[in-house]
Amino acid sequence: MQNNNRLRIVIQKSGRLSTDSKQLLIQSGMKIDLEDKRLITFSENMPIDVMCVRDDDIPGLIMDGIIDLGIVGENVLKEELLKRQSKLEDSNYIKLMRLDFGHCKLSLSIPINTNYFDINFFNHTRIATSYPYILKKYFDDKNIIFKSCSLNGSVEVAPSAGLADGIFDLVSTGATLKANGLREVEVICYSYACLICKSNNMNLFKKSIINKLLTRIKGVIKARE
Ligand code: PRT
Ligand code: ZN
Repeated sequence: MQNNNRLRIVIQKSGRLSTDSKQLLIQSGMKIDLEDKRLITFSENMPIDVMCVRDDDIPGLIMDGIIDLGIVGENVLKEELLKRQSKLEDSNYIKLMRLDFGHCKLSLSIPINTNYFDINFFNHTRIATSYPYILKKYFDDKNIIFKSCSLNGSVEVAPSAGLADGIFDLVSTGATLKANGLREVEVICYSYACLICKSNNMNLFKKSIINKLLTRIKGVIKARE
């Protein structure tokens, strides 16, 4: 349960944001052994505990007010926000800052040999994605009717497997698209890792630690610009 004398931060356990998140906390002056595989690790020199989980769980832990601070990709954050809003569930959080890692795009891509004219190409198509809520919002705003094929992995193989006409997925270098005979036709949004904070019941002590940490994090990022 909540301990009002220690700040809790949640980061990705292992994956693309994991190393950068751990490094950022350590470079900000936190003495902590984040190589330890425990769910929660305690900082030796600051009243802070760090919890390592799958990235998909991070927005919910913040929006439910269970954990104070989190580092997560804006893509995962936005998807959870739209999902919760559609179900009228708690979805409050404060975005404190964008960080300098985890940069990628969320794009629509189709098979390389398919003729593409404009966004209306996607009317009445089926799109494979791990981000059905972001996609629905984007297409609803454009009055485009589509069917989604929700996949949590291997999204890029859906068109060649005959599961979908196109995909809506994260793109970084574009190598995965190329390797699967796909081409990016629309960039829907850009994403970075960001630092988020719960929006309720934060006592003055925790607020002062957050401010201190934020100043240090900004210093670390500025120094590596
Ligand atoms: O296990 P867990 O659930 O925690 O991790 P995960 O497998 O869901 O996520 P992970 O570790 O792959 O990514 C974590 C976060 O990193 C994402 O939510 C993004 O915010 C960010 N990020 C940045 C990326 C990429 N770049 C990225 N390129 N996440 C995924 N990819 C994948 C993409 O899905 C596609 O399969 O990489 C492939 C494309 O890369 P390129 O370079 O070939 O274009
Ligand atoms: Zn995930």
